[in-house]
Amino acid sequence: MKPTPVFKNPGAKLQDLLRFDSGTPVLTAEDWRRRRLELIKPLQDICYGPMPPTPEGRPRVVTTKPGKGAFRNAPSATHARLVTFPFADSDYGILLDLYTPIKADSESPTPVVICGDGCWQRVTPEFAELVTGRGYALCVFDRTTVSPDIGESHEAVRGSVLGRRHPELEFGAIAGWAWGFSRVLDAIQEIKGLDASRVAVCGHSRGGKAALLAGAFDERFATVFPNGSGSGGSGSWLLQAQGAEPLEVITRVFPSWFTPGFAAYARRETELPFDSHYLKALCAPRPVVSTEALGDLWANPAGACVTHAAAREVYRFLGGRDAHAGMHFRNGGHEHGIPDWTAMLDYCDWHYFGKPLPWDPLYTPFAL
Ligand code: GTR
Repeated sequence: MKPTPVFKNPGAKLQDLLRFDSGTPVLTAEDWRRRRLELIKPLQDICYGPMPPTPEGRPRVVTTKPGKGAFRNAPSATHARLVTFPFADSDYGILLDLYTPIKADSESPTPVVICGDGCWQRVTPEFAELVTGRGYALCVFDRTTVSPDIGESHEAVRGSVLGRRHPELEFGAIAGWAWGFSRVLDAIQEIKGLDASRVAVCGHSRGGKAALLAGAFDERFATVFPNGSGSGGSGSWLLQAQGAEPLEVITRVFPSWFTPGFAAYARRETELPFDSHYLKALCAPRPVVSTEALGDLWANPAGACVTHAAAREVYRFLGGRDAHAGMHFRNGGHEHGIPDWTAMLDYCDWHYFGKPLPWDPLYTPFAL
């Protein structure tokens, strides 16, 4: 029998996605474009802070020395090390490791997976082999070179290159990381042979929070794969199953990930005017697929299920499919391992190329 999760805040209801804040229903596609802006506003004002703007002009992308150390060549792929300079007037660059499959058919552009977890060395040659072996390019960068991951200090985010460029914007580190994903996508648009219309964004845990925010705010990402992302990601602030990370804890331990004011909502989650279904609905109709581990209670897979189900309403409204707000579960704990990466690639194969999907994106392990 499937377990029934016990949530904090019993009886609390998620906000209606298809009603304007005024109570008027969202009836047309044009209404939805306006409703999207309403969803973005509290996420920025209260939780993540304002997303720094897209730099003017195209980025300069240059090839640099081939990688050594942790990112050695994967035998069946070419490896390029590139730097993208997002600002025309500065020498600030983001380093990218790009693994591309060696293909017989060089005519068709290669779809791409971007992962920002270069900081954790979780993306080893084994992952590069897996991704390129399935016909995708893998682009890895270290998101902490965009915004530092110093949990306790907003000062560090303010003092980063991005923070100093926008002293008027009080954004947290997650927003900075999400901005970084978008700048990497700008670079991918400049690289010959890559398919910028088929770019998946993925990341683990705090990197998954950033990947989801990037996918929600930047509609150029074709598919969005947060892994074990929990609170501030795919989990839920309101519907916290036993063992989930509360708002009070995450804002105390990692205040700089969010706006300075967000901690004021500790133990007042029911007063928040949004939850993670806002992020998921912002992805619609593009697929958002949450990869979760049943033993990773801190990441609240049950809450992620409920907020995913809520977002499906928007997918249906936009003529998309329920399976485009998909979930994948495995046993085990908090990691981003081969089964999670494989599930992502399976899903991309299905969505982009119509191949059969060997697992059910609508399966839920909970009685909800
Ligand atoms: C934890 C944090 C989680 C998650 C995790 C991680 O300590 O509480 O929200 O982000 O770190 O990034 O591994």
